[in-house]
Amino acid sequence: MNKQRIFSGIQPSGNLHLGNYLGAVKNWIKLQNDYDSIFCIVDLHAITVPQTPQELSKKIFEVAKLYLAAGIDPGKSIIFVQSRVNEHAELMWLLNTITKTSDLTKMTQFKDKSAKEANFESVSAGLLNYPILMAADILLYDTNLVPVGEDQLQHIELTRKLGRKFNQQFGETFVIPEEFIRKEGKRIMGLDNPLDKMSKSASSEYNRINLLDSPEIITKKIMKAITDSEQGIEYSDQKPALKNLLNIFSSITNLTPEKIASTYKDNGYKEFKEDLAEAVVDYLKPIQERYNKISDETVKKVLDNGAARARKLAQIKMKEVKKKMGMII
Ligand code: AQP
Repeated sequence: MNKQRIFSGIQPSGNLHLGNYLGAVKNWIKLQNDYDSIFCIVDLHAITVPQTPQELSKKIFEVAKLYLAAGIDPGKSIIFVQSRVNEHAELMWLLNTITKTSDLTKMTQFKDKSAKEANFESVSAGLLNYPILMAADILLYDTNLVPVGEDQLQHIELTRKLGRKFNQQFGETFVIPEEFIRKEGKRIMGLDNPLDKMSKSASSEYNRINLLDSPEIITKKIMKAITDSEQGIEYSDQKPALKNLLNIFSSITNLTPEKIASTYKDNGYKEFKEDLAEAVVDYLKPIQERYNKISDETVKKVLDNGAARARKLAQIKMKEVKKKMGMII
């Protein structure tokens, strides 16, 4: 029997952080054993907000190396850079023509990111159309399952909507995908603000723990993480900052957050944070060690090979799509 397929990606728009890892990459590593897996570095998505060309190339390479260091195995999974497979942009254009603008303006990510612009009229069309490109990424590969963090749920709902609409209008073409979201790690919040997710683009470095942060920096960031005004370690919605730290602790150990809270219930925040920092440092150490050993040559080969394999699949699908739409005569 053919394996089911998973597809997911990360934008090379900054430093990969613990939220990206616990919400997405950690699940990919397990799933690649049972699914036909495709993992993308979505640079076309990254440029929906301004990027410096030099920095973008560096980040594309860094994300690819981190995929490998984290345990994505190119022997099991396709790893490639989105812009090297033209069919993503091509399918996006076709899906563009069946997408309602009102479905795009109501997207939470669009609202959040466009709100950061001083003037709404100057928000790029790319930022608005971002979810159509994501739908193209997923539908292009007959994806069954999309392992992501919770923030991407709305985009996957739109992907399903567009896939169904196309199938109805032009005949059965696309597999309709489901999201794969694990309870643990599905939304890691900022260390400086427990009401917003940890994010690459947050202005303060104290918002996130980057996967390549040194032990000293990790410790400093966790010790400075905001905690709730009332003392006492408990896992509760009334203490969102502490709840987030307990969720992180839980995601990197096999312990429930309630169990960890009960272990520290008689301790102060300082001791709890010191132990959490040590646990995070130990958790990231093997990834960082592997990262430092992977050569640029290896990354280049993996990306060349991945692009060739992805392109082959994408070209077959695009031919079918264009035929259905009456473009291949
Ligand atoms: N805080 C988070 N908690 C859990 N999962 C998260 N993800 C992102 N942040 C968290 C998941 O990581 C994957 C890759 O995300 P992305 O690069 O496509 O963009 P994003 O979701 O917008 O992530 P960032 O870090 O906040 O980037 P910027 O600031 O550039 O927009 C996705 O599966 C996402 O769910």
